[in-house]
Amino acid sequence: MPVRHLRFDVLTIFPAMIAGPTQESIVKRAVEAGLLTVRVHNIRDFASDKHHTTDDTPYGGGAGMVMKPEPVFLAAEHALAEAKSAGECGDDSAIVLLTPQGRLFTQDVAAELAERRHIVLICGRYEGVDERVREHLATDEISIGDYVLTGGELPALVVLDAVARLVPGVLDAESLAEESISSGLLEYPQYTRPASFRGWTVPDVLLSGNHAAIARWRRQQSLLRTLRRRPDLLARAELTPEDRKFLDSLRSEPG
Ligand code: 9D3
Repeated sequence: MPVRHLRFDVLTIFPAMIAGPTQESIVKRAVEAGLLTVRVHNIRDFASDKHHTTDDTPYGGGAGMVMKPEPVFLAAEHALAEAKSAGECGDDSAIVLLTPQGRLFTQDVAAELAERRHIVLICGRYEGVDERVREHLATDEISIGDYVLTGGELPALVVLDAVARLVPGVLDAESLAEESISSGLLEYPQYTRPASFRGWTVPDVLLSGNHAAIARWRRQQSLLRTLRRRPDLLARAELTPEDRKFLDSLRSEPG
């Protein structure tokens, strides 16, 4: 199997917000291993006027500022050209505009993006981005949730992180395998040494060495937590007949 590679180009007026987090931990390791390329481009560098202006007042009036289209288009075109000359894209780059109006980012969207070779992330600032960026440049618009942030930089990092860890080889094989087994449920409780900490002990079953009993306990804990905290997830989870029997037994004895 050929090694897959994914390239991200992040367009922002605050490149330092992206640089730090992508130079740590798992993303850093993946870049060093040649699995990922992360390039950050300062949109200001593509502004043509003396003051490198990236925003302007809205046509029609109103409060706040709007990001000008030209520097964003030039930055994107620069990123696409650079990716092409590095042999790190095809003709199907995803150009994602991070915006509160985008489709909600979920694990399914992350999995979809992880299939691509090249993703351009455009971080908006101010009250918004000139509509022509959305209409004629972006291929996708993503929001990370219903809360108001000051810009698209943190959302871009969220998308980058969630997609990067799905690229084969970025995580160790076991973590992803476990994730798919328990798919759609909340995690079971985890413990490490010591077996007793301030008098709070680890459940006996985890010290028993009985692997079947441990697997059953973990599955039941996942089901219990999902039922109590995120019942909405249970509706879409893959449940075995044994899972359903366990959940039914909980409904007859509440608490
Ligand atoms: C004035 C109305 N505001 C919409 C609620 C405008 C506005 C607020 C905040 C426009 C942009 C922003 C900055 N946020 C993002 O760019 C953003 C975002 C977010 O705020 N929440 C969740 N996901 C995202 S993705 C980009």
